[in-house]
Amino acid sequence: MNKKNKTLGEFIIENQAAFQYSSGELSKLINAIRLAAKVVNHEVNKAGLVDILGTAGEMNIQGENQQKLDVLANEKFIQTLKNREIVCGIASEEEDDFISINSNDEKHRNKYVVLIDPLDGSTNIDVNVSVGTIFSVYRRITPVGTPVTLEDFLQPGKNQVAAGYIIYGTSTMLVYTTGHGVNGFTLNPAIGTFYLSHPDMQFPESGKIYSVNEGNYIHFHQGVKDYIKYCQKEEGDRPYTSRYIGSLVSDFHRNMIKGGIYMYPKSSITENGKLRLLYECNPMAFLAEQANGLAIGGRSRILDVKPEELHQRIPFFCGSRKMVEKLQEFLQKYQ
Ligand code: AHM
Ligand code: MG
Repeated sequence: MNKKNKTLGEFIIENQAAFQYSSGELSKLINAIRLAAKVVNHEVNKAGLVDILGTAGEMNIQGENQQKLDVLANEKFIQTLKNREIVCGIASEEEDDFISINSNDEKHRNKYVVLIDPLDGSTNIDVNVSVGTIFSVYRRITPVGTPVTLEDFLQPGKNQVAAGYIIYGTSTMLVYTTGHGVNGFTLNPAIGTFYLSHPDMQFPESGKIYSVNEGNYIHFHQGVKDYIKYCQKEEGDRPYTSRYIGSLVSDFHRNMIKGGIYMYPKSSITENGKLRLLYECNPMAFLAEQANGLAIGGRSRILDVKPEELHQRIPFFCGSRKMVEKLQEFLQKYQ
């Protein structure tokens, strides 16, 4: 079959067969995420109608309560994963604490925990700009059949067994890895099916795009300031192009396809930057490394960081290998 005619469902089944001892649990989990993605996509597409049907906190014409989209996306993902009885725990950027899904029933003794940012970049919704969902999957550390603990969620990113994102853009895509490269699937909205459109995605070795909120420039560390000046200098293949959507998933996706670097540094006003290690940086770092890119948190590899709390923030630099290495040279000058 032509690779590009393959559906996500077919791809999942094929790849499960490739893991000889796989129980199929991870495949079912990816399937549940695929389903939730379609539901949230439907809601995101209706976002512009909120003005017609009512805003958050108001009743719409059907008498239903309108919800903010990030709250709704959170509920949809959690509900779908819970209903399918496919994970033992969920942590979400939208929830203060993790959720334990515990059952003594033998068939509910699942081994995976999911961490999720249900709608990243949600401030962009009001202005019709792409947003995304980010997910990350770990095998639990504590024994199967017992309630999950914080320890199951606070694992270094290198322990991830799967990670990915859904981008609600000009078309909707699901991009994910299970540690064997990165594949992207585009939703055909007419029939509700994801097709393999971007097999084996790879960051170009280098690129010409840098993505950072330059409004914060004055507050950045000197190493980052110098690197930005380097990007802007007329020399060799520079100056680079500046592109910043303010939606991590979209900035990452574009940079992976075209070649580029994304930066959210710490600053004199945000000690650890803005992005969350568990819900944003770890999954994106896993994808980046699987796509021949790099992701660092200042000094070292993001995937090696041992998390200390669920909502921990960390500086984040990620993208084409050579660009991240160059940035690292600048950062090291001031260490
Ligand atoms: P959110 O989780 O509250 O949506 O924030 C994360 C988003 C990222 O998608 C984006 O890259 C960044 O925040 C933009 O932040 P800023 O507006 O400070 O540049
Ligand atoms: Mg977020």
